Amino acid sequence: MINHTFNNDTIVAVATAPGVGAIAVIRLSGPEAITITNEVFKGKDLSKQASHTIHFGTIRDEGKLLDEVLVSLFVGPHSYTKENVVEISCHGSDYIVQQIMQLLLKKGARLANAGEFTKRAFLNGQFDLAQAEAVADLISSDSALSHEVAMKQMRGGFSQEIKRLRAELVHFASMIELELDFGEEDVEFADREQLRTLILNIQAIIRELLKSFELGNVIKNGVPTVIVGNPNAGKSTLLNKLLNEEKAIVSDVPGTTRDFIEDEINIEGITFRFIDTAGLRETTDKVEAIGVERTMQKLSQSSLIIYLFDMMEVTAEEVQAELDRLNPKKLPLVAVANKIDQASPEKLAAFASIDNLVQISAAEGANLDDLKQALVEKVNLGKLNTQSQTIVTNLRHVDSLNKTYAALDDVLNGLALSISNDLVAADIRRALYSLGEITGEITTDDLLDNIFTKFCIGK
Ligand SMILES: Nc1nc2c(ncn2[C@@H]2O[C@H](COP(=O)(O)OP(=O)(O)OP(=O)(O)O)[C@@H](O)[C@H]2O)c(=O)[nH]1
Ligand SMILES: [Mg+2]
Repeated sequence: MINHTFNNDTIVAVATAPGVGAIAVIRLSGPEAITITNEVFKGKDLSKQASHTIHFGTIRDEGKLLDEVLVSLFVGPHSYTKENVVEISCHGSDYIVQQIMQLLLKKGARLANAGEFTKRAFLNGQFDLAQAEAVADLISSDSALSHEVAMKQMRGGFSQEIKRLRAELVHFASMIELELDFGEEDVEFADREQLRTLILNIQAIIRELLKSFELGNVIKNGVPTVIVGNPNAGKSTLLNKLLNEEKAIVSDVPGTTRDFIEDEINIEGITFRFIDTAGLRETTDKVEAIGVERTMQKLSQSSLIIYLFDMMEVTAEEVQAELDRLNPKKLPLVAVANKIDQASPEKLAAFASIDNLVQISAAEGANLDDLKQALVEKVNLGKLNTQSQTIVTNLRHVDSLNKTYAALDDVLNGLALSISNDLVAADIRRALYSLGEITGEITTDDLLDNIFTKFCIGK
Protein backbone atom coordinates (compact mmCIF):
# COMPACT_ATOMS: atom_id res chain seq x y z
CA MET A 1 0.00 0.00 0.00
CA ILE A 2 1.15 3.51 -0.69
CA ASN A 3 0.23 6.44 1.41
CA HIS A 4 1.52 9.51 -0.39
CA THR A 5 -1.41 9.83 -2.78
CA PHE A 6 -4.45 12.07 -2.55
CA ASN A 7 -6.92 9.42 -3.59
CA ASN A 8 -8.10 6.41 -1.72
CA ASP A 9 -10.45 5.09 -4.36
CA THR A 10 -9.44 2.92 -7.28
CA ILE A 11 -10.40 3.97 -10.76
CA VAL A 12 -10.88 1.89 -13.88
CA ALA A 13 -11.28 2.70 -17.58
CA VAL A 14 -10.79 1.21 -20.98
CA ALA A 15 -7.55 2.69 -22.30
CA THR A 16 -7.93 1.60 -25.91
CA ALA A 17 -10.32 3.03 -28.49
CA PRO A 18 -13.80 1.47 -28.67
CA GLY A 19 -14.57 -1.00 -31.44
CA VAL A 20 -13.17 -4.36 -32.41
CA GLY A 21 -9.39 -4.70 -32.23
CA ALA A 22 -6.88 -7.44 -31.67
CA ILE A 23 -6.56 -6.52 -28.03
CA ALA A 24 -8.07 -4.01 -25.65
CA VAL A 25 -6.49 -2.65 -22.51
CA ILE A 26 -8.34 -1.99 -19.27
CA ARG A 27 -6.49 0.09 -16.79
CA LEU A 28 -6.88 0.42 -13.03
CA SER A 29 -5.18 2.85 -10.68
CA GLY A 30 -5.43 3.26 -6.94
CA PRO A 31 -4.61 1.50 -3.69
CA GLU A 32 -6.88 -1.46 -4.44
CA ALA A 33 -5.95 -1.89 -8.11
CA ILE A 34 -4.01 -5.09 -7.47
CA THR A 35 -6.38 -6.48 -4.85
CA ILE A 36 -9.44 -5.94 -7.03
CA THR A 37 -7.80 -7.54 -10.07
CA ASN A 38 -6.63 -10.43 -7.93
CA GLU A 39 -10.23 -11.22 -6.99
CA VAL A 40 -11.23 -11.90 -10.59
CA PHE A 41 -7.94 -13.22 -11.94
CA LYS A 42 -7.10 -16.90 -11.94
CA GLY A 43 -3.38 -17.46 -12.21
CA LYS A 44 -0.61 -16.44 -9.89
CA ASP A 45 -1.45 -14.53 -6.72
CA LEU A 46 -0.91 -10.98 -7.99
CA SER A 47 -0.44 -9.53 -4.52
CA LYS A 48 2.79 -11.53 -4.24
CA GLN A 49 4.29 -10.51 -7.59
CA ALA A 50 6.98 -7.94 -8.19
CA SER A 51 6.34 -4.61 -9.89
CA HIS A 52 6.81 -4.39 -13.65
CA THR A 53 5.90 -8.00 -14.31
CA ILE A 54 3.35 -9.52 -16.68
CA HIS A 55 1.15 -12.53 -15.86
CA PHE A 56 -0.94 -14.80 -18.00
CA GLY A 57 -4.23 -16.09 -16.62
CA THR A 58 -7.99 -15.95 -16.93
CA ILE A 59 -10.66 -13.55 -15.81
CA ARG A 60 -13.64 -15.28 -14.25
CA ASP A 61 -16.98 -14.07 -13.00
CA GLU A 62 -18.00 -16.47 -10.27
CA GLY A 63 -16.38 -19.36 -12.09
CA LYS A 64 -17.64 -18.31 -15.54
CA LEU A 65 -14.68 -17.86 -17.89
CA LEU A 66 -14.70 -14.42 -19.54
CA ASP A 67 -11.32 -14.28 -21.24
CA GLU A 68 -7.69 -15.26 -21.25
CA VAL A 69 -5.65 -12.18 -20.48
CA LEU A 70 -2.26 -10.71 -19.70
CA VAL A 71 -2.00 -8.60 -16.57
CA SER A 72 0.77 -6.01 -16.20
CA LEU A 73 1.60 -4.89 -12.70
CA PHE A 74 3.04 -1.57 -11.63
CA VAL A 75 3.41 -1.19 -7.91
CA GLY A 76 3.23 2.43 -6.71
CA PRO A 77 5.08 4.73 -6.70
CA HIS A 78 6.74 3.16 -9.76
CA SER A 79 3.88 3.76 -12.14
CA TYR A 80 2.34 6.44 -14.37
CA THR A 81 0.05 7.70 -11.60
CA LYS A 82 2.48 6.78 -8.81
CA GLU A 83 -0.34 4.62 -7.43
CA ASN A 84 -0.73 0.89 -7.89
CA VAL A 85 -1.57 0.41 -11.55
CA VAL A 86 -2.80 -2.70 -13.33
CA GLU A 87 -3.29 -3.05 -17.05
CA ILE A 88 -5.37 -5.96 -18.26
CA SER A 89 -4.85 -6.83 -21.91
CA CYS A 90 -7.84 -8.83 -23.08
CA HIS A 91 -9.24 -9.72 -26.50
CA GLY A 92 -10.56 -6.64 -28.24
CA SER A 93 -14.25 -7.37 -28.24
CA ASP A 94 -16.57 -4.72 -26.89
CA TYR A 95 -18.55 -7.51 -25.23
CA ILE A 96 -15.56 -8.93 -23.38
CA VAL A 97 -14.40 -5.45 -22.39
CA GLN A 98 -17.81 -4.53 -21.02
CA GLN A 99 -18.08 -7.82 -19.07
CA ILE A 100 -14.67 -7.32 -17.45
CA MET A 101 -15.44 -3.67 -16.71
CA GLN A 102 -18.74 -4.64 -15.03
CA LEU A 103 -16.91 -7.19 -12.95
CA LEU A 104 -14.22 -4.75 -11.80
CA LEU A 105 -16.85 -2.15 -10.92
CA LYS A 106 -18.74 -4.77 -8.93
CA LYS A 107 -15.56 -5.54 -7.00
CA GLY A 108 -15.21 -1.92 -5.90
CA ALA A 109 -13.44 0.03 -8.63
CA ARG A 110 -14.97 3.30 -9.81
CA LEU A 111 -15.31 4.43 -13.40
CA ALA A 112 -12.54 6.95 -14.12
CA ASN A 113 -13.36 10.45 -15.30
CA ALA A 114 -11.77 11.87 -18.43
CA GLY A 115 -8.07 12.47 -17.87
CA GLU A 116 -8.20 11.19 -14.32
CA PHE A 117 -5.14 8.96 -14.63
CA THR A 118 -3.07 11.88 -15.84
CA LYS A 119 -4.62 14.19 -13.23
CA ARG A 120 -3.53 11.76 -10.52
CA ALA A 121 -0.09 11.56 -12.07
CA PHE A 122 0.10 15.36 -11.86
CA LEU A 123 -1.25 15.57 -8.31
CA ASN A 124 1.19 12.88 -7.20
CA GLY A 125 4.12 14.80 -8.68
CA GLN A 126 4.89 12.64 -11.69
CA PHE A 127 5.15 15.78 -13.85
CA ASP A 128 3.97 19.35 -13.90
CA LEU A 129 0.85 20.78 -15.46
CA ALA A 130 2.37 21.86 -18.78
CA GLN A 131 3.77 18.36 -19.17
CA ALA A 132 0.40 16.82 -18.35
CA GLU A 133 -1.23 19.00 -21.00
CA ALA A 134 1.40 17.85 -23.48
CA VAL A 135 0.25 14.26 -22.93
CA ALA A 136 -3.11 15.22 -24.47
CA ASP A 137 -1.39 17.10 -27.26
CA LEU A 138 0.78 14.09 -27.98
CA ILE A 139 -2.24 11.81 -28.23
CA SER A 140 -3.93 14.16 -30.68
CA SER A 141 -0.79 15.02 -32.64
CA ASP A 142 -1.27 14.24 -36.31
CA SER A 143 1.78 15.68 -38.01
CA ALA A 144 5.54 15.49 -37.63
CA LEU A 145 5.69 19.01 -36.22
CA SER A 146 2.82 18.76 -33.76
CA HIS A 147 4.31 15.50 -32.57
CA GLU A 148 7.73 17.05 -32.11
CA VAL A 149 6.46 20.06 -30.18
CA ALA A 150 4.20 17.98 -27.94
CA MET A 151 6.97 15.50 -27.23
CA LYS A 152 9.34 18.27 -26.26
CA GLN A 153 6.79 19.84 -23.95
CA MET A 154 5.95 16.50 -22.37
CA ARG A 155 9.59 15.90 -21.64
CA GLY A 156 9.75 19.18 -19.81
CA GLY A 157 11.41 21.56 -22.27
CA PHE A 158 8.86 24.31 -21.92
CA SER A 159 8.47 23.83 -18.17
CA GLN A 160 12.17 24.26 -17.60
CA GLU A 161 12.14 27.60 -19.34
CA ILE A 162 9.22 28.82 -17.21
CA LYS A 163 10.74 27.48 -14.02
CA ARG A 164 14.03 29.20 -14.72
CA LEU A 165 12.28 32.55 -15.13
CA ARG A 166 10.33 31.92 -12.01
CA ALA A 167 13.35 31.00 -9.93
CA GLU A 168 15.08 34.27 -10.80
CA LEU A 169 12.05 36.27 -9.80
CA VAL A 170 11.59 34.33 -6.59
CA HIS A 171 15.07 35.29 -5.59
CA PHE A 172 14.34 39.00 -5.92
CA ALA A 173 10.92 38.74 -4.35
CA SER A 174 12.49 37.20 -1.26
CA MET A 175 15.13 39.94 -1.08
CA ILE A 176 12.52 42.65 -1.22
CA GLU A 177 10.39 40.91 1.34
CA LEU A 178 13.41 40.68 3.57
CA GLU A 179 13.75 44.46 3.32
CA LEU A 180 10.15 44.74 4.41
CA ASP A 181 11.02 42.87 7.59
CA PHE A 182 13.55 45.51 8.41
CA GLY A 183 10.87 48.17 8.08
CA GLU A 184 12.16 51.67 8.82
CA GLU A 185 15.82 50.73 8.79
CA ASP A 186 16.19 51.57 5.11
CA VAL A 187 18.30 48.59 4.04
CA GLU A 188 18.46 47.41 0.44
CA PHE A 189 19.18 43.74 -0.20
CA ALA A 190 17.81 43.71 -3.72
CA ASP A 191 19.74 45.81 -6.16
CA ARG A 192 17.09 47.87 -7.97
CA GLU A 193 19.09 48.21 -11.16
CA GLN A 194 19.69 44.48 -11.29
CA LEU A 195 16.01 43.86 -10.70
CA ARG A 196 15.10 46.17 -13.57
CA THR A 197 17.50 44.39 -15.93
CA LEU A 198 16.19 41.03 -14.85
CA ILE A 199 12.61 42.06 -15.51
CA LEU A 200 13.45 43.46 -18.92
CA ASN A 201 15.16 40.17 -19.76
CA ILE A 202 12.21 38.15 -18.62
CA GLN A 203 9.87 40.33 -20.61
CA ALA A 204 11.96 39.85 -23.73
CA ILE A 205 11.78 36.08 -23.28
CA ILE A 206 8.02 36.26 -22.74
CA ARG A 207 7.64 38.31 -25.91
CA GLU A 208 9.50 35.60 -27.84
CA LEU A 209 7.31 32.93 -26.33
CA LEU A 210 4.14 34.85 -27.16
CA LYS A 211 5.35 35.36 -30.70
CA SER A 212 5.96 31.64 -31.04
CA PHE A 213 2.28 30.97 -30.40
CA GLU A 214 1.34 32.16 -33.87
CA LEU A 215 3.36 29.24 -35.12
CA GLY A 216 2.47 26.93 -32.27
CA ASN A 217 -1.19 27.34 -32.98
CA VAL A 218 -0.67 26.55 -36.63
CA ILE A 219 1.39 23.50 -35.76
CA LYS A 220 -1.20 22.19 -33.36
CA ASN A 221 -4.43 23.05 -35.11
CA GLY A 222 -3.37 23.16 -38.73
CA VAL A 223 -3.20 26.08 -41.13
CA PRO A 224 -6.71 27.23 -41.99
CA THR A 225 -6.51 27.52 -45.78
CA VAL A 226 -9.55 28.84 -47.58
CA ILE A 227 -10.17 28.10 -51.27
CA VAL A 228 -12.02 30.99 -52.90
CA GLY A 229 -12.89 32.06 -56.43
CA ASN A 230 -15.72 32.50 -58.91
CA PRO A 231 -18.41 29.89 -59.27
CA ASN A 232 -17.29 26.98 -61.44
CA ALA A 233 -13.61 27.82 -61.09
CA GLY A 234 -13.08 24.26 -59.85
CA LYS A 235 -12.68 24.84 -56.11
CA SER A 236 -14.56 21.74 -55.06
CA THR A 237 -12.72 19.69 -57.68
CA LEU A 238 -9.45 20.92 -56.20
CA LEU A 239 -10.50 20.15 -52.64
CA ASN A 240 -11.45 16.61 -53.63
CA LYS A 241 -8.15 16.10 -55.42
CA LEU A 242 -6.14 17.39 -52.46
CA LEU A 243 -8.04 15.17 -50.05
CA ASN A 244 -8.10 12.25 -52.45
CA GLU A 245 -11.75 11.81 -51.69
CA GLU A 246 -15.07 12.87 -53.23
CA LYS A 247 -15.86 15.10 -50.30
CA ALA A 248 -17.53 18.04 -52.06
CA ILE A 249 -20.15 17.98 -54.82
CA VAL A 250 -18.75 18.97 -58.19
CA SER A 251 -20.99 20.05 -61.07
CA ASP A 252 -20.95 22.37 -64.05
CA VAL A 253 -23.79 24.37 -62.50
CA PRO A 254 -22.32 27.59 -61.09
CA GLY A 255 -23.21 28.02 -57.43
CA THR A 256 -22.98 24.33 -56.50
CA THR A 257 -21.23 24.80 -53.18
CA ARG A 258 -23.18 26.83 -50.66
CA ASP A 259 -21.86 25.90 -47.27
CA PHE A 260 -18.21 25.33 -46.56
CA ILE A 261 -16.71 21.92 -46.54
CA GLU A 262 -13.44 21.33 -44.80
CA ASP A 263 -10.91 18.66 -44.07
CA GLU A 264 -7.25 18.30 -43.21
CA ILE A 265 -4.27 16.90 -44.97
CA ASN A 266 -0.64 16.76 -44.16
CA ILE A 267 1.93 18.25 -46.47
CA GLU A 268 5.58 17.88 -45.50
CA GLY A 269 4.74 17.55 -41.84
CA ILE A 270 2.41 20.54 -41.75
CA THR A 271 -1.32 20.11 -41.29
CA PHE A 272 -3.42 22.19 -43.67
CA ARG A 273 -7.12 22.57 -43.01
CA PHE A 274 -8.64 23.22 -46.43
CA ILE A 275 -11.96 25.00 -46.59
CA ASP A 276 -13.98 24.89 -49.78
CA THR A 277 -16.41 27.79 -50.11
CA ALA A 278 -19.32 29.08 -52.14
CA GLY A 279 -18.19 30.77 -55.35
CA LEU A 280 -18.06 34.54 -55.19
CA ARG A 281 -20.65 36.37 -57.25
CA GLU A 282 -23.61 38.69 -57.03
CA THR A 283 -26.65 36.49 -56.67
CA THR A 284 -30.37 36.80 -56.10
CA ASP A 285 -30.59 33.30 -54.70
CA LYS A 286 -31.11 33.71 -50.99
CA VAL A 287 -29.24 30.59 -49.90
CA GLU A 288 -26.36 31.21 -52.25
CA ALA A 289 -26.10 34.81 -51.01
CA ILE A 290 -25.68 33.57 -47.46
CA GLY A 291 -22.97 31.23 -48.76
CA VAL A 292 -21.12 34.11 -50.41
CA GLU A 293 -21.33 36.15 -47.21
CA ARG A 294 -19.85 33.25 -45.27
CA THR A 295 -17.07 32.91 -47.82
CA MET A 296 -16.06 36.50 -47.10
CA GLN A 297 -16.11 35.73 -43.39
CA LYS A 298 -13.98 32.61 -43.78
CA LEU A 299 -11.61 34.57 -45.95
CA SER A 300 -10.84 37.08 -43.25
CA GLN A 301 -10.39 34.37 -40.60
CA SER A 302 -8.04 32.13 -42.53
CA SER A 303 -4.25 32.09 -42.37
CA LEU A 304 -3.75 31.24 -45.99
CA ILE A 305 -5.82 31.88 -49.12
CA ILE A 306 -5.93 29.90 -52.32
CA TYR A 307 -7.47 32.11 -54.98
CA LEU A 308 -8.55 29.82 -57.79
CA PHE A 309 -9.74 30.98 -61.20
CA ASP A 310 -10.77 29.38 -64.46
CA MET A 311 -8.19 30.65 -66.92
CA MET A 312 -10.63 30.26 -69.81
CA GLU A 313 -13.09 32.65 -68.23
CA VAL A 314 -11.13 35.67 -66.98
CA THR A 315 -8.29 37.98 -67.94
CA ALA A 316 -5.13 38.70 -65.96
CA GLU A 317 -6.42 42.23 -65.24
CA GLU A 318 -9.66 40.90 -63.81
CA VAL A 319 -7.77 38.45 -61.64
CA GLN A 320 -5.46 41.16 -60.34
CA ALA A 321 -8.38 43.46 -59.54
CA GLU A 322 -10.16 40.66 -57.69
CA LEU A 323 -7.02 39.83 -55.69
CA ASP A 324 -6.69 43.45 -54.58
CA ARG A 325 -10.34 43.59 -53.63
CA LEU A 326 -10.43 40.31 -51.72
CA ASN A 327 -7.19 40.59 -49.86
CA PRO A 328 -6.69 44.15 -48.68
CA LYS A 329 -4.98 42.90 -45.53
CA LYS A 330 -2.40 41.07 -47.65
CA LEU A 331 -2.84 37.73 -45.97
CA PRO A 332 -0.58 35.02 -47.39
CA LEU A 333 -2.18 34.11 -50.72
CA VAL A 334 -1.45 31.68 -53.53
CA ALA A 335 -3.04 32.53 -56.87
CA VAL A 336 -3.92 29.45 -58.89
CA ALA A 337 -4.97 29.26 -62.53
CA ASN A 338 -7.13 26.22 -63.18
CA LYS A 339 -8.07 24.19 -66.24
CA ILE A 340 -4.68 24.27 -68.00
CA ASP A 341 -5.85 21.15 -69.81
CA GLN A 342 -8.09 23.42 -71.89
CA ALA A 343 -5.69 26.34 -72.28
CA SER A 344 -3.57 27.17 -75.33
CA PRO A 345 0.08 28.21 -74.87
CA GLU A 346 -0.94 31.84 -75.54
CA LYS A 347 -3.56 31.61 -72.84
CA LEU A 348 -1.01 30.20 -70.39
CA ALA A 349 1.36 33.09 -71.16
CA ALA A 350 -1.36 35.69 -70.69
CA PHE A 351 -1.20 35.40 -66.89
CA ALA A 352 2.54 35.95 -66.57
CA SER A 353 1.98 39.28 -64.82
CA ILE A 354 0.48 37.67 -61.72
CA ASP A 355 2.95 37.11 -58.90
CA ASN A 356 3.87 33.54 -57.98
CA LEU A 357 1.08 32.08 -60.05
CA VAL A 358 0.61 28.30 -59.97
CA GLN A 359 -1.06 26.72 -62.98
CA ILE A 360 -2.95 23.48 -62.48
CA SER A 361 -5.62 21.23 -63.75
CA ALA A 362 -7.70 20.27 -60.75
CA ALA A 363 -9.68 17.75 -62.76
CA GLU A 364 -6.59 15.95 -64.02
CA GLY A 365 -4.52 16.52 -60.92
CA ALA A 366 -1.77 18.21 -62.96
CA ASN A 367 0.85 20.32 -61.11
CA LEU A 368 -0.68 19.71 -57.69
CA ASP A 369 2.81 19.18 -56.32
CA ASP A 370 3.71 22.73 -57.40
CA LEU A 371 0.67 23.99 -55.54
CA LYS A 372 1.59 22.04 -52.42
CA GLN A 373 5.11 23.38 -52.58
CA ALA A 374 3.81 26.94 -52.88
CA LEU A 375 1.57 26.42 -49.85
CA VAL A 376 4.39 25.04 -47.74
CA GLU A 377 6.59 27.99 -48.68
CA LYS A 378 3.88 30.47 -47.73
CA VAL A 379 3.57 29.00 -44.28
CA ASN A 380 7.28 29.37 -44.05
CA LEU A 381 8.01 26.94 -41.30
CA GLY A 382 11.24 26.13 -43.06
CA LYS A 383 13.09 28.75 -41.10
CA LEU A 384 11.80 27.37 -37.88
CA ASN A 385 14.09 25.42 -35.69
CA THR A 386 11.73 23.33 -33.61
CA GLN A 387 14.69 21.63 -31.99
CA SER A 388 16.09 24.62 -30.20
CA GLN A 389 13.21 27.08 -30.08
CA THR A 390 10.53 26.80 -27.45
CA ILE A 391 7.10 27.01 -29.02
CA VAL A 392 3.94 27.83 -27.13
CA THR A 393 0.96 25.89 -28.45
CA ASN A 394 -1.51 26.34 -25.64
CA LEU A 395 -3.94 29.25 -25.31
CA ARG A 396 -3.96 28.87 -21.54
CA HIS A 397 -0.21 29.41 -21.44
CA VAL A 398 -0.57 32.48 -23.64
CA ASP A 399 -3.08 33.91 -21.21
CA SER A 400 -0.79 33.32 -18.23
CA LEU A 401 2.20 34.76 -20.06
CA ASN A 402 0.23 37.90 -20.89
CA LYS A 403 -0.76 38.31 -17.26
CA THR A 404 2.83 37.83 -16.17
CA TYR A 405 3.98 40.43 -18.65
CA ALA A 406 1.46 42.98 -17.42
CA ALA A 407 2.44 42.38 -13.79
CA LEU A 408 6.10 42.87 -14.70
CA ASP A 409 5.18 46.16 -16.39
CA ASP A 410 3.70 47.21 -13.07
CA VAL A 411 6.91 46.25 -11.28
CA LEU A 412 8.92 48.37 -13.71
CA ASN A 413 6.59 51.33 -13.27
CA GLY A 414 6.75 50.91 -9.53
CA LEU A 415 10.54 50.91 -9.57
CA ALA A 416 10.62 54.00 -11.80
CA LEU A 417 8.34 55.84 -9.39
CA SER A 418 10.20 54.48 -6.34
CA ILE A 419 6.96 53.32 -4.83
CA SER A 420 7.04 51.46 -1.56
CA ASN A 421 8.55 48.01 -1.28
CA ASP A 422 5.39 46.23 -0.30
CA LEU A 423 3.68 47.36 -3.52
CA VAL A 424 6.64 46.26 -5.65
CA ALA A 425 6.69 42.95 -3.80
CA ALA A 426 2.97 42.50 -4.46
CA ASP A 427 3.45 43.04 -8.20
CA ILE A 428 6.32 40.56 -8.30
CA ARG A 429 4.17 38.05 -6.49
CA ARG A 430 1.42 38.58 -9.06
CA ALA A 431 3.90 37.85 -11.85
CA LEU A 432 5.05 34.73 -10.00
CA TYR A 433 1.48 33.60 -9.57
CA SER A 434 0.74 33.81 -13.30
CA LEU A 435 3.95 32.02 -14.23
CA GLY A 436 3.17 29.37 -11.66
CA GLU A 437 -0.20 28.72 -13.27
CA ILE A 438 1.53 27.41 -16.37
CA THR A 439 3.46 24.65 -14.67
CA GLY A 440 0.89 24.12 -11.95
CA GLU A 441 2.70 25.39 -8.88
CA ILE A 442 -0.48 27.40 -8.60
CA THR A 443 -3.71 25.56 -9.32
CA THR A 444 -7.38 25.73 -8.55
CA ASP A 445 -9.96 22.95 -8.86
CA ASP A 446 -11.64 24.81 -11.72
CA LEU A 447 -8.40 25.09 -13.62
CA LEU A 448 -7.65 21.39 -13.22
CA ASP A 449 -11.18 20.37 -14.20
CA ASN A 450 -10.95 22.54 -17.23
CA ILE A 451 -7.76 20.91 -18.35
CA PHE A 452 -8.39 17.28 -17.60
CA THR A 453 -11.99 16.98 -18.77
CA LYS A 454 -10.65 17.60 -22.26
CA PHE A 455 -8.64 14.38 -22.08
CA CYS A 456 -9.94 11.04 -23.21
CA ILE A 457 -11.26 8.57 -20.69
CA GLY A 458 -8.58 6.07 -19.81
CA LYS A 459 -5.72 8.53 -20.09
N1 LIG B 1 -11.46 20.95 -68.05
C1 LIG B 1 -11.44 21.11 -66.73
N2 LIG B 1 -12.60 21.18 -66.06
C2 LIG B 1 -12.53 21.34 -64.72
C3 LIG B 1 -11.31 21.41 -64.03
N3 LIG B 1 -11.56 21.57 -62.70
C4 LIG B 1 -12.90 21.59 -62.58
N4 LIG B 1 -13.51 21.45 -63.79
C5 LIG B 1 -14.95 21.43 -64.07
O1 LIG B 1 -15.51 22.70 -63.74
C6 LIG B 1 -16.85 22.56 -63.26
C7 LIG B 1 -17.00 23.25 -61.90
O2 LIG B 1 -16.23 22.55 -60.94
P1 LIG B 1 -16.47 22.71 -59.37
O3 LIG B 1 -15.35 22.02 -58.70
O4 LIG B 1 -17.84 22.28 -59.00
O5 LIG B 1 -16.34 24.28 -59.24
P2 LIG B 1 -16.54 25.19 -57.96
O6 LIG B 1 -15.52 26.27 -58.04
O7 LIG B 1 -16.56 24.37 -56.72
O8 LIG B 1 -17.97 25.82 -58.23
P3 LIG B 1 -19.06 26.39 -57.18
O9 LIG B 1 -19.19 25.42 -56.09
O10 LIG B 1 -20.26 26.50 -58.01
O11 LIG B 1 -18.57 27.73 -56.74
C8 LIG B 1 -17.10 21.07 -63.20
O12 LIG B 1 -17.82 20.68 -64.35
C9 LIG B 1 -15.69 20.45 -63.20
O13 LIG B 1 -15.68 19.17 -63.73
C10 LIG B 1 -10.10 21.30 -64.79
O14 LIG B 1 -8.98 21.33 -64.30
N5 LIG B 1 -10.23 21.18 -66.14
MG1 LIG C 1 -17.93 24.09 -55.33
